[in-house]
Amino acid sequence: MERTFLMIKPDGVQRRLIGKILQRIEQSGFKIVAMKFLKVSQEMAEKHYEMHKGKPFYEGLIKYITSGPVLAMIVEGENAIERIRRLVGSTDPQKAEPGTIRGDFAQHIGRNIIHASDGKETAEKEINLWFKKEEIVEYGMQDDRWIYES
Ligand code: IDP
Ligand code: MG
Repeated sequence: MERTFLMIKPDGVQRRLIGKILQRIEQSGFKIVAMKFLKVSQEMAEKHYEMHKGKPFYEGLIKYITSGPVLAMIVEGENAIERIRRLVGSTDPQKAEPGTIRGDFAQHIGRNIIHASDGKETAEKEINLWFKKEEIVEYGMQDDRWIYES
């Protein structure tokens, strides 16, 4: 089982897409193990997007992500990192396939409604940045044996 970090960005919240996005995550059998609704501080935004510092879109990105509340979560499942990235779709919604979250709900790269960790290292880093150990809930799902073969 793998864990990944996912965040519904301020535009996803403002456009009342939380329910629809969560449905897509839940329906294939992923399990949410941590969740928080918060307004992102400047400091947190800068840490989260540290790798983009200096890029032309950086300032706008920080403004965007701190502009309203976000829903941050940790999702668990088989190959969760790669599968959630595929569910989310390409960074640029213009290039995102129909059926993906960005492909179905967004138009512009600067308003792409959702974030997901892009690899093992990033997932671990982002999970640790956004959540304390005690905020992660360990539990089983009653339908686990119907979702996974063993
Ligand atoms: P990702 O979110 O798909 O991992 P990254 O390349 O890591 O994409 O970029 C982080 C975020 O920065 C994007 O999701 C998007 O919000 C924003 N971003 C990336 N490139 C551009 C751009 O060219 N213009 C405006 N915003 C951008
Ligand atoms: Mg990224």
